[in-house]
Amino acid sequence: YVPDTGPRVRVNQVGYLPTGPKHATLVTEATTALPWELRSSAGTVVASGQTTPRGIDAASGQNVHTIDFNGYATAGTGYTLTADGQTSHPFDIGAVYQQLRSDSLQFFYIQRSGIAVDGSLVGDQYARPAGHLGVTPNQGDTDVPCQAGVCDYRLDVRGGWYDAGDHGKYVVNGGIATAQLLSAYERTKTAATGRFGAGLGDSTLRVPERGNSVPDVLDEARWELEFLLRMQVPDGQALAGMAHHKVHDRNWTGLPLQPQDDPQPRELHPPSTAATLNLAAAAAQGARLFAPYDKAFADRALAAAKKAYAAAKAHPAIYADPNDGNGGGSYSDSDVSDEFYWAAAELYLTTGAAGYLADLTASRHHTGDVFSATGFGWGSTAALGRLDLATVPSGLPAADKTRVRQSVLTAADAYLATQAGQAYGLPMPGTAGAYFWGGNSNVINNAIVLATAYDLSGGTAYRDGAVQAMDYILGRNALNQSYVTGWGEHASENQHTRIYSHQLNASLPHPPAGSLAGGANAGLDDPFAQQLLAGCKPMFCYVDDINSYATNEVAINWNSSLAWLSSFLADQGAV
Ligand code: 9MR
Repeated sequence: YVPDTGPRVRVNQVGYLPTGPKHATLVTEATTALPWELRSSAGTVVASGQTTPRGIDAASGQNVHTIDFNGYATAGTGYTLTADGQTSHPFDIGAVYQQLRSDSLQFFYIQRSGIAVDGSLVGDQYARPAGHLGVTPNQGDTDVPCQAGVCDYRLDVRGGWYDAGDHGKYVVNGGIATAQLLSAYERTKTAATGRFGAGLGDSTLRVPERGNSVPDVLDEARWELEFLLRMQVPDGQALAGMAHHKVHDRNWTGLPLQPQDDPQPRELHPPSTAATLNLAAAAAQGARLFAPYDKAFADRALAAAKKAYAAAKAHPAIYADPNDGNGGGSYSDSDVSDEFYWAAAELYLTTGAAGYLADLTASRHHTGDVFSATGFGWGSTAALGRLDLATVPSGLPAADKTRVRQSVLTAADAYLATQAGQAYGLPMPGTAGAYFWGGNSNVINNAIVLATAYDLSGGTAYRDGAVQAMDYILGRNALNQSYVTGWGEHASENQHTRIYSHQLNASLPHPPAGSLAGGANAGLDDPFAQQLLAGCKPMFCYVDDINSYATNEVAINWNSSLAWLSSFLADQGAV
C-alpha cells in the first residue's frame, strides 16, 4: 500500500502566524541545498532562499530538507512554496487559529449525550435526537443498573459526552478532557505574560447555553462535570464517594449506529480509584472557575471533589480491570499516584487547605519528572497538576513555586531539543515507540508544556516550538495529512465514529470541522491497519479510513488537547 502523499513540499496547510515561525519540509533525493520560492496567490515570488539538507528522518525514513521562510511576514491567503520542482498545498499567513479554537471546542457539543443536538446551532447534518435518555430503543442512561455483582442500586447518569467513536462514557477520560477545557479557560485568566484574547467568553460557541452570561467553554465543561458528579457512589452505599469507572453498552455495537438507536442494555462498571481522583481533580478545578458564575454549582462540585478525594484515600488501590473491555474500552491504570498528585493539587489550588498541600508535597510527583518524552495523557496525569501549580495563583511557598515553574521550563527545553532533531518539527522522539494510539494528542500535550513555558517566561523559542507542533498536526508531515477535519487541503474526514459515519452511509455527515484524528500508530492496534499498513515507518502508520480505530478515531481527550493549543495559538494571533 503506497498512499498518495501529494506534493513533496510539506507545509502547515492552514497557515502561519505573521510573527512566525514558518517552517516547511521538503522530501527529496537531493543531498545538497536546493533553492525555494514563496509565491503569493497572484503567482509573484515574494521570498526565496536555500533549503537545509537534514539527511534521513528516522520516523519517516525519508531524505528531507527543511525550509525556513520566517523572513516573510505579510498577511495574505493562497501562498505556495516551491522547491525541487514541487509546489506545496496553498496556505495563509495571518491570524489562522481564531476559528480553529471555536471549531475544536464545538466538537464537544456535537458529542453530547442526553440532549438533542440542535441543527440551527451547528448545521442540520449534525442535528440528532437526544441519546440515552431511556427512550425506546435506548435503555439508559437515566436508570442504569450495575453490572452483575457490582452493586444493587441504579443511577441516573444521563448527560456527558460520548467518549469517542463509541457510545461509552468514561470517568477517567472525561476527567482529563474536562480539565483541559477548564484549563484552556483558566489560562486566559492567569497567563503570566498576559497574552490572551477575548475568544472564550459568552456567546463564542454555538451551544444552547450561549447568552447566559457564563463563558461558553465553561458551559461545555459543565455538561461533562454534571455527568461526572452523577457517577459518584451515593451515600449509604459501600464505597460511597468513589466514582464508577464507566457506563457503556453490555456488548459492542456496530457502526454506524446512532446514539438514539442503541438498543443495548447499559451498565455501571465498578468504582475505581483512578476515576474517583479524576472526578476530584476536575470538580475541584471546576469549582474555582464556576465560583463567580454559579456559587451553588461551585459549592456542589467542591463538596463532591472533597468527598471523592477522601474516598480515594480510604480506597487507594481499586484498579479498573484491564480485561473489562467488552462493550467499551477498559481505561485501566494500575498506578494512580499521579492521579492522587493531580487531585491534591487541584483541591489545594481551589481551597488553599493545608492538608492538600501536605499531600501534594509528599507525593514523589511533586519533585519527580512528570513531563515524559512522549507526553502526558489519561493514564499519566501528574503534569496536569504541575502545570496548574505553576500557573494558577496560590499560596504555594515561594521556593516551591519557583521550583515548580522551573520544572516546566526545563521540560520545555527538553522538548525543544527533541524538536531540533526532527525535520518535521515534532516535540516527540523519532522512534516507533513514540507513535502510539492517540499519539497526536501527546504531540499536542508536549506543545502545551511549551506554550505554558512561554506564558511563564515570555521566551519566544517556546512559543515557536508550540507552533511547530501544530504545523505537524496540520500537514507538515510524511503523509501530507492534516489530522483535523475541515482544516487544510488534505484533511482527515473518515474517522472511526458511529455518529459521523459518512464513509459507511452517505446520508450521515463526516465528523464536524475541528475533529482531531488519533494519528500515526506504529503499534497497528486494529485489524484494518495491520492488514493495510504492515511494515510502515512510524509516521506512515495512519490511514483515513473509518475501520482503523487505532489510528483514526476521534476522542474527547484528544480534542481537548487541540482546543487548549488552538486557544493559545489564537491568542498569539490576536496580539
Ligand atoms: O485512547 C485510548 C488509548 O490510549 C488506548 O491505548 C486504547 C486501548 O486501550 O484505548 C483508547 O481509548 C479508547 C477507549 O478505550 C474506548 N473509546 C475509544 C477510545 C479512543 O480510541
